[in-house]
Amino acid sequence: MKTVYTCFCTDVIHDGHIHIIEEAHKYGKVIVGALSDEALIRYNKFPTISLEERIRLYEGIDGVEKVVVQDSMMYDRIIEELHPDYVVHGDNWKTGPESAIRENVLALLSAYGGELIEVGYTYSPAVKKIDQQLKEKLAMPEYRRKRLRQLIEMTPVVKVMEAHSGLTGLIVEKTVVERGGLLDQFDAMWVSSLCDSTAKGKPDIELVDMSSRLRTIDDIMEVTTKPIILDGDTGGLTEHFVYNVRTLERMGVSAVIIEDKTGLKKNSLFGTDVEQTQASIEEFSAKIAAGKAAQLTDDFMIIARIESLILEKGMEDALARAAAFTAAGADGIMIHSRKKDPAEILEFCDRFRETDPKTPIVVVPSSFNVITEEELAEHGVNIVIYANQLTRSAFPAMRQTAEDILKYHRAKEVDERLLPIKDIITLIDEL
Ligand code: SPV
Ligand code: MG
Repeated sequence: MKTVYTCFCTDVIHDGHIHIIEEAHKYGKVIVGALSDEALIRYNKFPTISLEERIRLYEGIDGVEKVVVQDSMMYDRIIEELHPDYVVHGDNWKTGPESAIRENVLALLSAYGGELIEVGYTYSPAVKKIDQQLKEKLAMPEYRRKRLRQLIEMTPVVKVMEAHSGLTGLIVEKTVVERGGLLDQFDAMWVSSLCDSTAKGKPDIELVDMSSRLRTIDDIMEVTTKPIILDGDTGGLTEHFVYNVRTLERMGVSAVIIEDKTGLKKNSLFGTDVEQTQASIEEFSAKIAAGKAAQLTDDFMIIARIESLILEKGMEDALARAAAFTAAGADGIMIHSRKKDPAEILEFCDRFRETDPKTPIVVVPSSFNVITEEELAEHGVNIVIYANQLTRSAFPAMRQTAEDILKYHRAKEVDERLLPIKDIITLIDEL
């Protein structure tokens, strides 16, 4: 009896999957791979049920002999282990980043004479509806909110990109790349005070009020499913912060990061070039504790951001604050620096981890941008936020286009670097 292998990465079985199993069954006994959580989140879907539940789901399909775990999106290990005569897959992976996986399978099979069978992908209205329902489910507050905590457990480093509108949200949601045979994508979105303010032509001084920030979050939530971390600035008055915690939780935001400053907040990247006042340990600890007491779910995170290195108050002050804020209930610590050299960030992380192996560490490598996510993770970092790069890349492109149209009295000269009209009108999926 020949063996046939097919890998599934779904939480719901629909006609398309049944069809694949029926086709596979014609060639021999069918082994189904259940893609592990870690591989799944780098690929295309976030699981809404556990790996064990997925295994049971696949085991229940008629014609499935057994289910095994595939722990990487590439097939090397699983093919070495099973040596299947056939691999069966839907034919919808021939283009785009997924084609790298197809190449990987073809190369592995050809080494020993295995064969790839591609089955026409069923995209019936019923299947389309199930796909949409699954996406909608992921966008619901109860799923989206807890997803950041899940990601911290699932992946060595949670990669977060700035979003300040529906459009930038879509870029973070949908961008997938293939590099070195692996697919990759961002895990979550950062609603930066700097970029949200800049998009409105306003300075980053808590001038854009909470109603407006919530409007931005809602615009992003309308068109995405990935979790959201809000840059909560100083958190404002404690008496206001507690209400905002409830609102954010209800909306399905996963975390708010508040910084230990008081009075008129200015952007941290100004450092000591402008006057900024750090809140006392007692005052800020009380704000965190009040926020934690106000929150109703177990999912929501309040992360304390420490400005001691930015304000040149020293490493000991930063570490003392980290310990105090964690003791006050903070679910994570963000340490910030505006030095190009990541040394002080790494020293902080190493020393914090000596006494606290678990509390998530967040960093924003805008200035210390030479260090990779992997190196940061080796020093105990859990979340890396790219806080402003989408805004900073869009601005020069837009300014150049405006200048060139003014110069040439027509738009022909800029046309080559623009998104084609056809692509812009089809950029947003219709329902
Ligand atoms: C932001 O993105 O608004 C931040 C990060 O707070 S930083 O600009 O580096 O202070
Ligand atoms: Mg900010």
